[in-house]
Amino acid sequence: MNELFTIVQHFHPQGTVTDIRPLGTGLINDTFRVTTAEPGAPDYVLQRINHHIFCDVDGLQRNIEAVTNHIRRKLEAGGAEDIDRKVLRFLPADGGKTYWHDGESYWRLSLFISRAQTFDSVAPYYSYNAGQAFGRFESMLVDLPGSLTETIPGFHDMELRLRQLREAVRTDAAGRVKEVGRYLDEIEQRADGMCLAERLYREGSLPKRICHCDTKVNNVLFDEEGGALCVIDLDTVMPSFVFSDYGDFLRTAANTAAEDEQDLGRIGFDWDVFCAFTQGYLDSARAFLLPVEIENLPYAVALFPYMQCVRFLTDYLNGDTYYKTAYPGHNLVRTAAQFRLLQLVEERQEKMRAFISANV
Ligand code: GN1
Ligand code: MG
Repeated sequence: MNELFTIVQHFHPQGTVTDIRPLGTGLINDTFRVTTAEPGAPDYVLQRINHHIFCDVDGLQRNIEAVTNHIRRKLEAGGAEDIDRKVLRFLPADGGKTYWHDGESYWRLSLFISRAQTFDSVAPYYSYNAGQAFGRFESMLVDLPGSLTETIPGFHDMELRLRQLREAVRTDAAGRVKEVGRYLDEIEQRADGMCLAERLYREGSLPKRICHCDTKVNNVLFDEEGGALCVIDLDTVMPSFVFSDYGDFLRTAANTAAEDEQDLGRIGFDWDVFCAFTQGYLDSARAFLLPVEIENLPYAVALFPYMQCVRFLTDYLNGDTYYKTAYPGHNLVRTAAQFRLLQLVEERQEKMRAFISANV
């Protein structure tokens, strides 16, 4: 822990640091809350960036700076108040970059947004606000000059994720392929349909935009009244299809259970959350969305449980090398839970289509 105190000092925080303790439940980075003594000094969030997954930390932080500065300027131009609660602010470290390399790990420090809350599941009212927040996030970035790095190349490329799964099956590094035949069949049956986005992109009819690409419900900060304050966890902000942001939020928020629920009977699809989120998203994004993007939103709701099922299963077959796991078989439990959710979404495709056409 002393080591963490030393690292924080490279960012020259205001006030005296009195406490540093783990924060949140992310599966990739290690996150800590940094508390300062003085009432006037802010608290901070310290993160160790997982550079085995995000290999180009410099490019990643340049993306985040470009995005947060752009949003900050827009908020300022629009006369917004309390801007440090609406967009993340990263501190420069010694050397001038917004990260510090201690020879082994990469670290970054941002302002802690106080009086904010995160949730692993939300009521419809919150979902409407979150939908609006993600639509606004994308719309503020439609005119971002220059291009962003793909911090994980092909991150939401379904064709790539399937190739990675097939490779894991071929290698069978952990000797687990024999246990998962049922999931492999279910996945292969749907593979063609699920790669629709890549086909539309190749034909030139579907654009990539700057998306958040990890819109899990716990990556939105809400204020005390349930308003969406700020979108966090910006490592994966990159060019992608809008399906990423729309689909991944519903994957987590509309699921009535956790993404790793063991009792499949508890997994449900919350229709009211779907409706509220969709309305919020369309209210702030309909001005820039193309018909092909709107028409395929129901596909996006299925795509993300499917993709996550493929990714968790791939990691299971590879011997659990990517996601943090809490117990043996955790990635297989996650696979089963995502597959169950996918089935529930598939049953509701027509109903979703009707709701979206009535609300555009
Ligand atoms: C990871 O970092 P975290 O826990 O918010 C993952 C997402 C997955 C998610 C599944 C870089 O997100 O893509 O959807 O776990 N992030 C990365 O819970 O792989
Ligand atoms: Mg997160």
